[in-house]
Amino acid sequence: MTHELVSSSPVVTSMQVIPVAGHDGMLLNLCGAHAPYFTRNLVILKDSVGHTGMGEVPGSAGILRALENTVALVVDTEIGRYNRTLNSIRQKMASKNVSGQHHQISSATEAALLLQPHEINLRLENVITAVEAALLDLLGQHLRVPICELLGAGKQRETVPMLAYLFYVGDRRRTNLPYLSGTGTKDSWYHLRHEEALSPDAIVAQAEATVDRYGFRNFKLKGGVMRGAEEMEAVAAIKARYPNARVTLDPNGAWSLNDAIALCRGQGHILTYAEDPCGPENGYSGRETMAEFRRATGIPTATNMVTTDWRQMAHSHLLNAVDIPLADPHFWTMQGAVRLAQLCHDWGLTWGSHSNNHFDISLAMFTHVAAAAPGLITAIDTHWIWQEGRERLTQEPLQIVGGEVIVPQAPGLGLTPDMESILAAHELYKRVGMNARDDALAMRYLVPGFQYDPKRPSMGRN
Ligand code: GKR
Ligand code: MG
Repeated sequence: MTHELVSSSPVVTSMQVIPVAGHDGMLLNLCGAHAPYFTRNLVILKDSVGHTGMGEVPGSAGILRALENTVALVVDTEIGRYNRTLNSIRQKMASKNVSGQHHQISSATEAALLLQPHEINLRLENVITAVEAALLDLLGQHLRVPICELLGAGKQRETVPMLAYLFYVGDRRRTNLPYLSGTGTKDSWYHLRHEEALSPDAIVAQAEATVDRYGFRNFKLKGGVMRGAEEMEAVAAIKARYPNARVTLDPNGAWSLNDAIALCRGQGHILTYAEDPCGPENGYSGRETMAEFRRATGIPTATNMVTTDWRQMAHSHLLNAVDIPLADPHFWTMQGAVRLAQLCHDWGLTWGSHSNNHFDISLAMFTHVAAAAPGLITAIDTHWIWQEGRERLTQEPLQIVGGEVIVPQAPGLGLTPDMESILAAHELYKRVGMNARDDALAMRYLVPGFQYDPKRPSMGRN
């Protein structure tokens, strides 16, 4: 007698794609200044047993359109066969760009020097990740396990270290843009995150406020804004204030190789590692210049710009260019980021993650991926501190305490959506968020006529 085994798991009954917006401060970077709003795309799935699954990825019209075009591939599929669903999306994307428009979101190429750093990681993997996160959220709820148990070799740690992501901040009062203010709050971080910060002292004050509020022990300063020497002074000031901290600086590849070496050589006692200190120049790839930087300074390197996919990872490894690949699940996928973390562990590298402005769904996605990353990891980036306490899309966002997030025990992502807040963020998107991010616009209030130049800091140009 033969037995036919029929397996089944809940089926996806609906997929919503919801673009949302949140408020932002006048954070400075190589591209200029953040606008008063940032956007993200959400995927919300329902299944046949009444569970809701969520995913969050960067905002962009291309990603939004691509996600909308995947709905028919996701609805009516079984959550237990989520890889089959993701593969069908990959296949469709390979045969036809699901954004409906060629090159709407393309893979990073270093030839595209004018691509802004925040655009480098916009790609079709974002589409996969949004659906992947929501499907894993459903599967975790079905199996009653947190997502980290379903990734790689399962949960590897109870808490995930995060870093304080500090920024130079422009004076919003010099614009007529609708930036929020932090007046009326007693918490120093909630106040300071809206205030101008252009000096080492102001950056140390930010660091102190984030330590008071979140207990961080690791810091990253976004560079590419002031002259390199001034940014190194700010890093030295953070290190002087917190001698046991790991401190890094990320000028997004703005410095020439020679300048990067001159600025960082002999500074290993303050700069624990250097994130994208240099990039492509004079016919050499960013991986080649980073390898030279590393040899010349002995300072470990991290990147979210030149090792952004498996092919770049192979070149990077052959060149010994990067110690810390910042494999953000939003563009490596959750499974891909964990696979890279496992490889880092086996090959003696250190895994970390990059971030862009995000909401609390992404905070949980980062947390589960980092929870499944084996061995020593670098404290991961998060922009959440610039949002926290003001805007959320879930009922109880994960908390950063002692510089760490406790990995949730609840099934799936461990979150409950707050539909009222999601709809409010969607309304905000409809009012303000239809255009692509352009950091040059806000910067022109501070630097008239400002144009992005990948090899010149945005403010310290003289
Ligand atoms: O938020 O301004 C920013 C950052 O510069 C972001 O866009 C980068 O993608 O954080 C990122 C990085 O590490 O390069
Ligand atoms: Mg970076």
